[in-house]
Amino acid sequence: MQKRTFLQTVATVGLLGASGLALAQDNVFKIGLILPMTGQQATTGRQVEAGVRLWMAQNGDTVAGKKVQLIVKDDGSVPANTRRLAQELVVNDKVNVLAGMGITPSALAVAPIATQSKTPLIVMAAATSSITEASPYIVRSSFTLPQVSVALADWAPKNGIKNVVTLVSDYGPGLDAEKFFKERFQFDGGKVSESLRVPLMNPDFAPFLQKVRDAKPDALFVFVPSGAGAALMKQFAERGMDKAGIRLIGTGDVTDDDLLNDMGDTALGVVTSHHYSVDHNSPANKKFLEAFMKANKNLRPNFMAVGGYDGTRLVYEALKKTAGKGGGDALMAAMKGQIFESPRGPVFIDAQTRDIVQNVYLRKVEKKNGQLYNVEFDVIKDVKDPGKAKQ
Ligand code: VNL
Repeated sequence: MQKRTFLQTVATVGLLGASGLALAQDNVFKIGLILPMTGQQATTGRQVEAGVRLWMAQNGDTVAGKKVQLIVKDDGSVPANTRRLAQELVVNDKVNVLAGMGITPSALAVAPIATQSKTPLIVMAAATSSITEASPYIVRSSFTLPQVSVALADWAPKNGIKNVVTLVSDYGPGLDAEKFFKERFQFDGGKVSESLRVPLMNPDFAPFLQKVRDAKPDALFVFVPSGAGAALMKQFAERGMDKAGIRLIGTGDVTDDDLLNDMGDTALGVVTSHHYSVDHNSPANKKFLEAFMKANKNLRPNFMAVGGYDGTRLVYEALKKTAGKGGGDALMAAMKGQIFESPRGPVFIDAQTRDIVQNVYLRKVEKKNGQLYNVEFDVIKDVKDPGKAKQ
């Protein structure tokens, strides 16, 4: 009799324990964040993660009754790693969303996993136009290269730049930047005399810059991914390009806010087009900037941090709307059409393309209170990705 009671008790406690665990699992909402935390793109990983964590710190980790759990994985920006980590996060950790993606090849490697498992993938950094077409479960909070390149192509010929050499990293976003800058610049009457492509990994800009010097264009148009701008700027100065009268223009990836101060006065006067500057004059940005620097030992945020911050907002709002029910399809539906004020300005998620629509700013590097900033001097409002114009 006594023994039976004991066994029954054990069984009951065991059952309760198991269901208690199931309940706890049910009430957790997992975000699997894959980023390059080491290697050549480590600054991007650090910035995106800090943006994600800031949003979570400001908005709490309980949403619609669910405990939000962040799992961060380092892919070293090797796409085979990104793919394996995404697989593990989906199968073993049962994450509700995947996020991050420091470079285009990483995003493309994970797209089939998002599709097969119906797991939303929030692309917070990578920026090749075609990424959102690789899976219906992808939504993007960063930007696209066509989106930011066209504005500069319109600006240049009106500002004494008629002859340009382009220099881009030889992969998705670079090829997008080259194509969309060139087509629009030529349409506007400009001439691209040469198009140079440098390897993504460990680029040596010197031989390419020598070619540019010999070609003597009015300006060099550049796309290099976030983090690589300082090396390019240094070699540009060392070769005396600016003294030879060649101007440097590019997408804002080259004058990255977090590295800009280290580039020194060579960067002064460089004109770029992009969607975010820490100097953006709005109450939302002032609040973001202050909180970000406070939480990160005075590190300046860049556009990658904003991609992480806004991407986490998309997830939070979708979770609120769906009360955590309905899985990946419901979350996707709730992310489409979201409209809000970002630190970069007003944005919305195009329901058709799942890409972000945003203002693109023309900026010039200037010194203010001893620090270098990308100072916005013009804006093109509500720019859709021109890479999807044919749809
Ligand atoms: C990409 C595009 C990466 C823009 C970047 O920095 C960037 C990409 C790492 O799509 O790979 O600034």
